Amino acid sequence: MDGTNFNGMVGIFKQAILPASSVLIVTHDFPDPDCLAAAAGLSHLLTFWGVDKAVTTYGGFVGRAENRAMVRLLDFSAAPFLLVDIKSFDRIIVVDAVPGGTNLSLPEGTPVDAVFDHHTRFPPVDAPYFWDVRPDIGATSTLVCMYLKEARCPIPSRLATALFYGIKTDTGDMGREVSPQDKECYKLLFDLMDHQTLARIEHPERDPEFFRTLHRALTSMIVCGNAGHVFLDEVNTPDFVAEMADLFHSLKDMEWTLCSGIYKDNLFFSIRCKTADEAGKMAAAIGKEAGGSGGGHSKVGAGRIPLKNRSPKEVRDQVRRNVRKLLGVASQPELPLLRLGVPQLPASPKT
Ligand SMILES: [Mn+2]
Repeated sequence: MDGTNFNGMVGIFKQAILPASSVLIVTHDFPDPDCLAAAAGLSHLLTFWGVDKAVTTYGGFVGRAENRAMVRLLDFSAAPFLLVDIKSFDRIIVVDAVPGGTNLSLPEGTPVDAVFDHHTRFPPVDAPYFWDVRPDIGATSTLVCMYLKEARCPIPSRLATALFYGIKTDTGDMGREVSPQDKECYKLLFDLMDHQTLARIEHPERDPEFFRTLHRALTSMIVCGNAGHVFLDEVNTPDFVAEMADLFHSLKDMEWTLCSGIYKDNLFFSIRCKTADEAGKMAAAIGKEAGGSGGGHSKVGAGRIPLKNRSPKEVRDQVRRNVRKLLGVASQPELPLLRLGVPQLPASPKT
């Protein structure tokens, strides 16, 4: 599907879902602002169309301080996936993911009715459900905003704030993979949203664990040529992995940044690149080689590797070796970040 055609899609989606009195909206596990906002937008549209009950659900939890502030300040509600009886819903919609992905708690083979996503992996061309997967669009929030616009559904300020933040975060402040639709929605939402609330979301209070994780990140980072690897060891939310990847990727002269951490017998990893357009491909290769999975966009990728009786350090080292090879820096020395650029002391004079 190309990124420009929305005419008619809303009608086809409406036909695929209605009539229904209850709809379950499933996002990927450990949700980010884009999928949370897209789910809220679809829920709003379904309510506008007369659906009695539209429930958002996901596996895992919201970890990042900004995202927790978003959920709290915008009053989002969601049901933990474990507590949801999927059979009790008339329809199921998957948002910001595709069925069968490892980042989705929905059991493989569960019949779904619609899918909205913007990732490049496996658009479900022959899928037996309504799908709108547009890899050329920067955020699923954009896709949902276009549907709301096309359906002439009013967007309240709280939802506009969420959708704006979803687009903002998924496009890196409109700095990567931006389509004309992303810009159009950004402008539309800018006039509808609550800017003070957004400022409070973007500058949240943080708990001490954030700073302990930051400390581990700082002391663990190894630089090898133009690539850096941060290892967080055990994290209390996989969100820290993406968050620290973003932060440490601002290091001067780094082309690639890999961050990994352990959560519940899985090594979660995030990868970033500055000029290359292969982060998603790299994440897929890293995941596959170590017995897990990965994917993403041109500048941002992520994945998950089950430890399967291996020690966290064993998997971390396997990933690190493989990444050095994939990035062509295997022959370069590894240096701790904290030793980078430290002036060498002159050798003490012989006495
Ligand atoms: Mn997204």
